[in-house]
Amino acid sequence: MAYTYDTENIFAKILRGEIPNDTVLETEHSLAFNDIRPQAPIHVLVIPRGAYVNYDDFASNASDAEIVDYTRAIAKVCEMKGVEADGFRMISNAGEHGVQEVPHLHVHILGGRGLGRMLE
Ligand code: D5M
Repeated sequence: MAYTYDTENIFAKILRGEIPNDTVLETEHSLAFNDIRPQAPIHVLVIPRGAYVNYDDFASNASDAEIVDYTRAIAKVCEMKGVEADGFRMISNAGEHGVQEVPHLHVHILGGRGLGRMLE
């Protein structure tokens, strides 16, 4: 599978308002919504509104304003969901080895339970 930006990806459709989402936060350059297949009591996806396939694409090509907005949107969601006290996990899957399903940058915020050790 090629990981180039596909304007028909599901998150692009959400951004265009073509399919619904369970919105958590909207900012000028970012959108956060609940994951449709939650892996934890709190499972929110945060995406930039711009068409970036993964973090590398975003960090290399987004404007400073987009990067600041996105970074703060992630922090705001953590604050809104109250995960900072007990801890949480942020994941951004990229490409085939990362098992990225949707080719639009997204950070998963997971919390609300002990998540187990991922890396040894
Ligand atoms: O994960 C992609 C994530 O996107 C996966 O956890 C399911 C979620 N998903 C897929 N479609 C939707 C819609 N329509 N709303 C909310 N969440 C959705 P990845 O990191 O690409 O493997």
